[in-house]
Amino acid sequence: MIKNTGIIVALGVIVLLLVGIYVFKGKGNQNVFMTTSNQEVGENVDKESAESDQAEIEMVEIRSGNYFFEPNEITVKGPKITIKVAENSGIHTFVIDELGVKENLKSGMEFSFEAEPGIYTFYCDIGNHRQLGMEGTLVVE
Ligand SMILES: [Cu+2]
Repeated sequence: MIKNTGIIVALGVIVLLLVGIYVFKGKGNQNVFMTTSNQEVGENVDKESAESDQAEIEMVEIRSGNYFFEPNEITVKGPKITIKVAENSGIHTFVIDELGVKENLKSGMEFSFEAEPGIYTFYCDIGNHRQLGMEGTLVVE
């Protein structure tokens, strides 16, 4: 009986050890999982902030001529905005009164300015070009 009791105690100890190892491993795996998911979240945040950094400088191509801007509705992300004049024919300007922007347009030129989010009207201030259609809307997001 003493031998049998010893075997039962030994088996009990082994069972307890196995349960202990199982619980320990389970917790260990949970920790590994949580750590991994935290790292994934961190990487996603890094990617998003990198994308928003790139979006801070946005270039838009326009064309201008008698008597139009193409496109005449522009949506960009601020605060720094760069306009590239892909093509201009005739003598025209790009004016935004609220921002103090006034540029004499030439094919291939680029100009930049900063703007808070909002809706701005741009136009050409030469002669009656604005009335003839050289007017548009700039939406800064
Ligand atoms: Cu004009």
